[in-house]
Amino acid sequence: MYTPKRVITLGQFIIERQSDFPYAKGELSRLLRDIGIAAKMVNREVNKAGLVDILGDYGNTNVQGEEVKKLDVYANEQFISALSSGGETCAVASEENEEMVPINSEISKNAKYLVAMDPLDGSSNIDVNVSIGTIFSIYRRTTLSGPSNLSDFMQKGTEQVAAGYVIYGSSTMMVYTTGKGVNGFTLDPSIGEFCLSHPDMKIPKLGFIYSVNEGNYAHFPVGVKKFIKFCQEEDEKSKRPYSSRYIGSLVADFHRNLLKGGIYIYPATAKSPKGKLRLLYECNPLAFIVEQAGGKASDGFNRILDIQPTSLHQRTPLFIGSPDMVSKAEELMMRFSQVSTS
Ligand code: P6P
Repeated sequence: MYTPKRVITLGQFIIERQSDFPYAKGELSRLLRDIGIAAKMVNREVNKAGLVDILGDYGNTNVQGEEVKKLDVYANEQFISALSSGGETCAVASEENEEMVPINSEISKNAKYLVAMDPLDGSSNIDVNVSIGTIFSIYRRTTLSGPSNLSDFMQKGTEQVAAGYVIYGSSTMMVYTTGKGVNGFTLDPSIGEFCLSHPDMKIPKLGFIYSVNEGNYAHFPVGVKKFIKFCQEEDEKSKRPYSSRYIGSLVADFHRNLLKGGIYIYPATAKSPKGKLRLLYECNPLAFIVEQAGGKASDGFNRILDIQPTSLHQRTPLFIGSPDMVSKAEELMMRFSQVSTS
C-alpha cells in the first residue's frame, strides 16, 4: 500500500524540535520562523533579479568599501524588517551596516536575542547568475536590561544559540543548527514552504575537493602553498590530486563541501593580512554548523569558535570543512609558520 512521504515544513520542524529545549518558551522558534519568512522574500527578488531593474550598482559602497548592489540593500532591509516585526530580536549586526542596529520597536522591548548576519554574501555574483547566500548567527544578549549595546556582540562563537545560511541556487535551501545537529530545508515554490530535505547533515571526514582562490598564491602563507601542492600531488592511494572547485561565493562553496566533503580556505594574503572573511557573521556561523556536522573550522592555528571578538566587522583567516583536511592544512601551517617564503 502506498504510504505518502510525510512532508515536514520548517515551521513544523521548529515546533517539533522545541522539546529539545525544555525551558524554551518559543522565542527562538519564532525568531527562526522570522528568518525563514525574510529568506522567502529575498528569494523572490533573487529569482527575478535579471528581469527587473534591480541589478547594477546602487552607487554606494558598504563598510567593506565594496560596491553595493540593490539586492544587497533589499535583502538587508527585508531581514531587519522581519526581525523587527517578529519581536524576538533586540539588535542586529549586519555586513551592510557600519554600526549595530538596535531594534527599538514596542513589540521587541523584552527581546533577548541578537542576530549577526551577512544578508547577501557573494553579491558580486548577482549579475552573473551564480548562487549567493545569506548567513546568520544568533546569540542571547548579555546585557540584562535597557538598550542592547556593542558588548552584546562581543561573544565568542561558542556562545551562539543558533546559526544558519540560506543558499539561493538551483534550488533555495535553508540550513541551520541550534546545537543539536544540522538540518537542511528546500523551498518548495509550489507551496511557498521550506521542507525538510536533508535531515541530520554530516560532512564526510575526508573529502577530495579544495576551494581556494589560487590567483592569490604568490601571497599565501607557506603552509597554504604546501597544502595546495599536497592536494595536487599524484597519489592513487589517497585519491590525489584532489579537485579544485572555487565558485567565489562562500555559501555555495561551503554548501557543496558540506554535502560532498572538502575544504574551503581563505587565508591571510598581502591584500587581506587578517583574511577577508568576517568573524561575526560569516566564519562563526559556518564554524558552528560545520562542527555540528562533524567538521572543523580554524584560522589555520586556532578554533574559530574560540576567537574572542573585539569589533563587529573584524576579519579572520578561515580553514573550514572535512576534519581530516583541515587538520592536514593546520599541520602544514604549524610546520612552516616561521618560513616567510617558499
Ligand atoms: P575572492 C564574496 O565577496 C566573498 O566574501 C565570499 O563569498 C567568497 O568566497 C570570497 O569573498 C571571494 O573572494 O577574493 O576570492 O574574490
